[in-house]
Amino acid sequence: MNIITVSTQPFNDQKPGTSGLRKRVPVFQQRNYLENFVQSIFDSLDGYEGQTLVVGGDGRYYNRTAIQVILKMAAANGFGKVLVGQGGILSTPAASCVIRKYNAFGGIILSASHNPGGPDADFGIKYNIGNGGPAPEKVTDAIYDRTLTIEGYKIVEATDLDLDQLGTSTLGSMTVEVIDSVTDYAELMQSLFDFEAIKALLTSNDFKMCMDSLHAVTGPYAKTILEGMLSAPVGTVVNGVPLEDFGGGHPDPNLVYAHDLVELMFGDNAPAFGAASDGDGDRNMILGSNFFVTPSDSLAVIVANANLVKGCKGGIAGVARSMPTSEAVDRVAEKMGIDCYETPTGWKFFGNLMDAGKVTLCGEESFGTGSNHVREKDGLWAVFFWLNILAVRKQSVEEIVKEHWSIYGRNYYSRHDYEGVESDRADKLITELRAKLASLKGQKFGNYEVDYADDFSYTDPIDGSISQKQGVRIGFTDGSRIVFRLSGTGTSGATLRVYLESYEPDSSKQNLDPQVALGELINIADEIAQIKALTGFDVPTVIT
Ligand code: VG1
Ligand code: CO
Repeated sequence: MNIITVSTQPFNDQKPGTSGLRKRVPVFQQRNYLENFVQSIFDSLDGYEGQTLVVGGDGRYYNRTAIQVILKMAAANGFGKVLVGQGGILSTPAASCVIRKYNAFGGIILSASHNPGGPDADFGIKYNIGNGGPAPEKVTDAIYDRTLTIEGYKIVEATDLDLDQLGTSTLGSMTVEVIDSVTDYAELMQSLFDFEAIKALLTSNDFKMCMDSLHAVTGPYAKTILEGMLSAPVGTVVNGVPLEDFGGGHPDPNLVYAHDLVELMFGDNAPAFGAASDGDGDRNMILGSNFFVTPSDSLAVIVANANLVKGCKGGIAGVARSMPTSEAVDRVAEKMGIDCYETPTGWKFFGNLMDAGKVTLCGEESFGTGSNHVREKDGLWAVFFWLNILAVRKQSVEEIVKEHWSIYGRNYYSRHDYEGVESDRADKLITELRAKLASLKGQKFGNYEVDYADDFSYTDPIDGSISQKQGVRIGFTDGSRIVFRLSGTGTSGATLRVYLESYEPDSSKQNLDPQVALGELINIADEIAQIKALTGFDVPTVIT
């Protein structure tokens, strides 16, 4: 088989963001655009010759086309073997699981996660290293540097492979094995949770659940595990067939985009438990009957109840959360006497802590929770964790969360997103905010006094690498916080995220609507950052 080198010219916009390179499909369809990025990944790696690469994606538009290109380029660049999910499907946590299980050199995951899919919507690509986790910044920086100087890429001349038939074939001197997308992941879940107890719960007459896969990648996983292995009634999983455009929706499991599930769970005769996951299967939303669990609370409850779950029987080494995530988990960690790490946004910062055995459970406010079973956040894992807790405690979701608040206090929490802000305006807002930071300490805003104001900087405790400018934090003397940062996953304009948090230890005051409880802080955020004036938006586009 012929290996050819195609000459190319650099693109100047291939800098990976919070989670890989995300662009509109037409951008990826430009001649050599995908190829340049893939070759830049390979050129930044050492010692992969003859090794195994894992490839799969969330099934969105362009997934199959991209995979064919990646297979031919992997063969031309000297990989020994590629494991690819059937039909090109691998959820992000399943890809992480497969990389680890088969000691692969790394993996390429095709996804733009919760962003919409389709010919005019979004596509994405990211590289995961041998521990199964997203490449750390030193690797993504090297990839980006390479994209700026690349002059050619290698590819074999071959016809497309059949991705739908399980089994092994060859491409040049490389082996391609099409693997079942679900099996390895399902086995891992079975090893972590008490499937018998969950099965008893799911088949009892007075328990109903709804899993909304939002036409995205978790459909086949949820059906096989929930409706198959765990005998939940057929129909428990809805929107369970991955579609290239996710049925035209945003595959984002939050109160805004998972509206059908929210309506069901807040309607009459609501099921006891509801859950949803995102495009690539790494996010989760947890709902009880008429009750929403914020992701930050979900992490705290999971940590507090970890002893009930087989996979955590060895104990919890420590926990971690991204900086904007609420401090609810910090309170649990403190009581348990374990370390709690605060990292920048994005899962790539948890990997080192997990590899070093310092962290067992971790999470982000953006509907992401996970453990050291893989090196990605894992939507269905969180669902099984909650089911396992429910099966053991035999209480409702609401009872469990409210009991948690009565013990640890409640961290009122909300995130306000301003999507599609003009980039210049968003940059100006952050620049002016940064300029103010030094003078904020000690200033009073209504009932609140600024305790500290800074731009979050993180030094990785394992390898000493430093990540600066990871979000502006303004802390108040009563423990409340406002955090501002710009999204690193969007594909057009800028998205401003404003994170608001306050702490309420008094049980009699824990039942307010968070927007009410945080009302004064919301106004202070606008006063300090001049959000309305500088963005031109009167209200956020999404509130979670
Ligand atoms: C967002 C979330 C972040 C998450 C990232 C990737 O990033 O805030 O917590 O890790 O998405 O998640 P940003 O930079 O837009 O705020 V996923 O499910 O899109 O892979
Ligand atoms: Co995702």
